[in-house]
Amino acid sequence: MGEGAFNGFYNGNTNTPGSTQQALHMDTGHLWPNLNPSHPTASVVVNIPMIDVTEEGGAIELWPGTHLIGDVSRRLDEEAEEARRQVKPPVRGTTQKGDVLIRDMRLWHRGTPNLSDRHRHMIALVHNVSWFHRGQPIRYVKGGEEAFKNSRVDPNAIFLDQTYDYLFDYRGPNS
Ligand SMILES: O=C(O)CCC(=O)C(=O)O
Repeated sequence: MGEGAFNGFYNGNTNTPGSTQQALHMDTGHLWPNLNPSHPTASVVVNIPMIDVTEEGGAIELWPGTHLIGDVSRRLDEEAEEARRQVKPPVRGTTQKGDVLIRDMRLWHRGTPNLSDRHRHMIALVHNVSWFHRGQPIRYVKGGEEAFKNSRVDPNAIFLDQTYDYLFDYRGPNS
């Protein structure tokens, strides 16, 4: 991501037992649409799974190379899915605890059914190139500063004298 890369998001995804398959999607569009191949990476999602993740446990489905297909609509329909499957089929992001899964924000992907009886929690950070639009800084509780001291990515953080109940304040602090 180069010098000055910064974190723009700190949240997570929980795939609960009994979940169903998500629609195939990208998390963001292309900065310059209709290029093929599209522009180099400007933002990545950094996923940190909290447990070993198997296919049965709801490992994310990933479509290699699709981040560079700039001339598709963000609404990925069955026709686009089947055409791409013929070129390069999807893979599953199976991981072990301690692994980090990094993908371009534009990569086609989807959540899959969690057929196990365990919740699959996955931290999600978004790292952006230095020139990317910066929204509000990410809010943390005072006292957490040390955790970011040696970070090579600018954490883009402020530390506040208040606590949040994130479970019930999902869109509050950072939106
Ligand atoms: O949690 C997952 O496995 C995928 C979630 C996802 O792609 C999303 O919510 O946009």
